[in-house]
Amino acid sequence: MKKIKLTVIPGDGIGSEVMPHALDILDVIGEIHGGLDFEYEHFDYGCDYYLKHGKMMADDGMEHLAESDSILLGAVGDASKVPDHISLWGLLLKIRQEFELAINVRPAKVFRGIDSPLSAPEDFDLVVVRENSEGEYSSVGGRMYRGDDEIAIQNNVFSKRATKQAMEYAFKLSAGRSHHVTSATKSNGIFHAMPFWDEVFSETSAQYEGIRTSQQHIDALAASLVTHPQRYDTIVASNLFGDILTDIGAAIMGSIGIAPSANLNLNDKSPSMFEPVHGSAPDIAGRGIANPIGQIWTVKMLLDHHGEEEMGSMLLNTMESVTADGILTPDVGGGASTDEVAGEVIKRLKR
Ligand code: GGG
Repeated sequence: MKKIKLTVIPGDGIGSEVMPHALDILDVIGEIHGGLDFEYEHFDYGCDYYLKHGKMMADDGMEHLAESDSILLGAVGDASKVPDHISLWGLLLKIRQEFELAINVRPAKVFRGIDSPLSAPEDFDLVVVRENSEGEYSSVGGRMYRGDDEIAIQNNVFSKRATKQAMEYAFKLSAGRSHHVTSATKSNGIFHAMPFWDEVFSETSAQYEGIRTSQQHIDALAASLVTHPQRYDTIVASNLFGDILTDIGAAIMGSIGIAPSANLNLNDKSPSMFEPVHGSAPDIAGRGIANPIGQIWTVKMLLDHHGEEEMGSMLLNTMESVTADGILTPDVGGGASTDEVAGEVIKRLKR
């Protein structure tokens, strides 16, 4: 029996509404597979934990997480309780950076039964590889003076190692797709980091014959992704640009509630982490209408990561059969609840 040990952090808002369904689905997948067993350890880290303990996670939290094979995360943040930069840096970004989860893979595609509000063609199938450990998400800098003289200085950090690693991952991924990598740059405006990014991209592309490349400034790329989404196959982007592009990718699909992501450690030193792209959505939390597809899709990515691609494909096909039959939450134009959509996925998996 193959055992996969998971740490589970539902987190804030709708995170705790969608996570139980992901775990139920993992259990069903384990039963169908017959030789796969998931063991869970649950952690209540998040903004409520912060209100009780003054921190987003326990002091020994990282040690516990390190003992697992992978981490499943729901959502982090509730600005009514904790300032967003404190909650994100105390949990989500802490895990990404301390475990060197330097690659963030975020797919987006037309999902059967879900209308793309931007009328993306059926063959829209994008993956964004986002450098996930540094770049614009840096705590280097500071604030000086008070009042009208106040200054904030924010330094971005781009190392050759992490930049090249993200680019190499994108090229390898693209080799199994449409052989086209687009680099998101802004070297006309960002004086040091982005010319460096472009140089590393040229150097990396020279190693991968047969893969076409394009480079686009982030502003033009964002606009073109909206107007011509089918032009893109694999995009490699810095931490911030990747975050923005993947929200656009999710919008092209029809809702940020659908989009998944995998935070990967390529050194096998620490567990990788799987989380939906969406946040805690306080506006709909507690109403039972959160879209569970994004979190369930993370289960597919987790299965793929652990070498269970067949199970992963079965899950994705089942999810799409549910949406294709119009069983949809309100964010994608339906009237079904979170429980109804997830329950239907489970029912069909068991058939
Ligand atoms: N699903 C995890 C979550 O809550 N993400 C919210 C967020 O703001 N993420 C920022 C990021 O991915 O960098």
